[in-house]
Order: sequence, then structure tokens, then C-alpha cells
Amino acid sequence: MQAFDDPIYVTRPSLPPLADFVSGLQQIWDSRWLTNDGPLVRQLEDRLAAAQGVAGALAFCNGTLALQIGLQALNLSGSVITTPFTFVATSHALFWNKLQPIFSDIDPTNFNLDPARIEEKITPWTTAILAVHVFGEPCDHEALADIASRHNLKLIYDAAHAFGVRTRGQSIAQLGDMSMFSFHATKVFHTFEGGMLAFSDPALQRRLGHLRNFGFESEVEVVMPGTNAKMNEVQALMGLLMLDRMDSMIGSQACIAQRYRQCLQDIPGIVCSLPAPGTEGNHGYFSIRVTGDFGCSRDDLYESLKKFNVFTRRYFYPLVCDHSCYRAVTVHDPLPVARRVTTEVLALPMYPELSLDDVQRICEIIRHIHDGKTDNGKRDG
Ligand code: T4K
Repeated sequence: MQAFDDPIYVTRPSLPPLADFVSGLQQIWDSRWLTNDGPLVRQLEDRLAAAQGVAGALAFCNGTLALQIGLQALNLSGSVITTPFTFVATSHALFWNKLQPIFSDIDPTNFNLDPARIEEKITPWTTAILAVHVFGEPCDHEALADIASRHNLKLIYDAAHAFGVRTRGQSIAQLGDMSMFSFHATKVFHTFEGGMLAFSDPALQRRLGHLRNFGFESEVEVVMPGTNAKMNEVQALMGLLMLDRMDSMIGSQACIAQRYRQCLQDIPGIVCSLPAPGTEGNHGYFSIRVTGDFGCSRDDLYESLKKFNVFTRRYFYPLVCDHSCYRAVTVHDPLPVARRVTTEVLALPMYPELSLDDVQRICEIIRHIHDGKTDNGKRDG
């Protein structure tokens, strides 16, 4: 089995035609308005709010700071129930707000917080649930919203992976008190680096705006010690150009996901994730679980694929609570599902320009690795 000549990475940013970007840059050059609530940022925010059907959409320099500021704007204190199966930024945003993460186990079907494991962890100090739509797959919102409302908790979504996702006919941005979207280069929709907060309470707009811009109310009045988390005009230009490409990018990724499912379906031990009914996904990630029947571990497969020039990622390994910086946090839940899933999940290459032939070849390589580790290979050889 031949390796790819050039490396195939887990993702590759999609880009608009350079000429379109250069002509947008010309506008920025002409106006000399580079940042600080510029016209392109405002235009992007208006389009994002309209497209997502939310009262407010504010753009930020990156998703991590957006989430940090969103939590701060909600005036939370004490502890927040969250998932250990996520990118570290989810918990870091709690840390920067002096909020204690309470790690709760996940659902094995969608890798999101398992609502059934949350209530037992609620104490008088709990003020919120911070859930993640992992790989863009919607959380069980009805169950989470029910728990949040019965216990008077805020419900915040780290929707870093979920831009453009719809669930039961509704934009995912409309769920909960607030959602954060990442516009990092590795995401379906990106602004080089960037992020967005979507929220339904218009009263939050002013406070978030202050926190994003040093706390300035006017030229001479600072009303809170805010930070600098503004998106600049070049980022917004990229966003506006990428918005026009969203449908076609999602369409290509849907075809890639379908091809992966076709080609992997009969490889023992490979379990493909399936979107929940009623979900219109963005197909930003394609994850598989590597289980006992495959013939080798997920880590062995990850290493073997590198020899074929295929660079997958073990999102999310280790669990957040197992990183050295969180070891001091007491974890009461043994997290049996998350502990298993973190050793099984592998994110395969996924980006709009990945050809279906290359997808097929990646699957053949996976089959070849399986055959080499099991009786299949011995019989053939
Ligand atoms: N919450 C969740 C659940 C998140 O997943 C994230 C970010 C956040 C919050 C925070 O949002 P941001 O503050 O980032 O907006 C990547 C991304 O850096 C990170 O944004 C993302 N999640 C995370 C899941 O993935 P790495 O360390 O895996 O990225 P890196 O640099 O290894 O890139 C992956 C592959 O992509 C590379 O092997 C090659 C390719 N690549 C990458 C970049 C940056 C390119 O081809 N071109 C590029 O410019 O974290």
C-alpha cells in the first residue's frame, strides 16, 4: 500500500479566491479603518445575527476570549458543570473567571455531556452548565434546558465546532443563554482567528461590548476593567468572503462524510459517528471510534497512518481533567464513558478540498492496517 506523496492533515483551511481578498484589502487600505468596531466587523456581525436568527452576535479576536468574556458577562460564581471531553479552552475560560469546573460524564453516542449525570453534581454553589456541541453534534438541549431551569442555572454552549449547524429546524445559536463559536483557521467557517458570541438577551450586548473593548463607554469614561478582544477588519473581510462560500463548503464536506461512511462500514472495529435525526450538520469533523475488533488500538492506528503520510488527530485526548494543570481539581465522577471514549476516538482528515478519491484511499489504508493486524492479513499473506 503506497503512502501519499504529500501529507494529508486532519484539516486544511478553505480560502476564498485571492483576488477577492485583495480587492477587499484595497477597501481597507482606502478607508484606513483597521480595527475598533470598523465597518466590516459591523457588517459581519449583522449578517451573522440575521443568518443565525439571534438578537445579538458579537465578533471577537478568537473563540477562547469570546467564551471567557461571555462567562464574565453572565456574572457567574462558584462552580460550573462541564465536560472533560473537549478542547482545553473550554475549561480555561472557566479558570480565567475563577470558576471551579465540575467534570461530568458524557453520552457515548454523541460525546456530549450526559444530562442524566448532571443533577447529582448540583450544589448550592453551582451557577451554570457549560456544555460543548462536540464535533458540531448538538447536545440534548431539551434535557439540559430542563435541568438548568429547574435549578436556576445559566446554560452556556461552547459551540466552537458548530457554526452553521441546525437542529430540528432551528439554528444551534438560538439554544441556551449564550453560545460561543470559534472562527479559527481549522474550522468550517473561519476568519484566520476569530470567534463569536450569540445570545438572546439584548441587555447583554452593552456589557459584552464593554468587556471586549477595555470597558469604554465613551471617549472619557471606562465603566469596567474590560480587556481587548476585538476582531479587526482583515479578519472580518475574510469572514464576509467565507460566508458566501458556506453552503458549498458544507455540501462538499457532507459528500466526504458520506464517502467515509460507505468505505469504512464493513471494517471490523471501526465505528463511524452518525448525526442525530433532525440535525443539519456542518460536517466540520469526521470522527471514528476504534474498538477492540479492529486488531490494534486507536493510538496504534494513529501512528500507523502517519507512515502513510496521513496525520489524524486524537481529539480529545487526554481528557481535560487529566492535563497537569487541572490535576489539582477534584473529580468526583469516575467518568467511565469519557475515559473509554478518549482512548477510542480519532478525527480523520476533513476539509472541503479533500478529494473523494483521497477519502477512499485513506479508508483503504485503514483497511490495510486492520488486515495487517488480524487474521485477514495472515490469510492473504
Ligand atoms: N472550544 C472548543 C471545543 C474548541 O475546539 C476550541 C478550539 C476552542 C474552544 C477555542 O477556540 P479558538 O480560541 O481556537 O477560536 C486546533 C485549533 O487551534 C483550535 O481552534 C481547535 N479548537 C482545536 C480543536 O484544534 P490544534 O492544536 O489541533 O491545531 P493545529 O495547529 O495542530 O492544526 C491542526 C491541523 O490543521 C494541522 O495539522 C495542519 C492544519 N492547519 C492548521 C492551521 C492552524 C493548516 O493546514 N493551516 C493552519 O493555518 O488546535
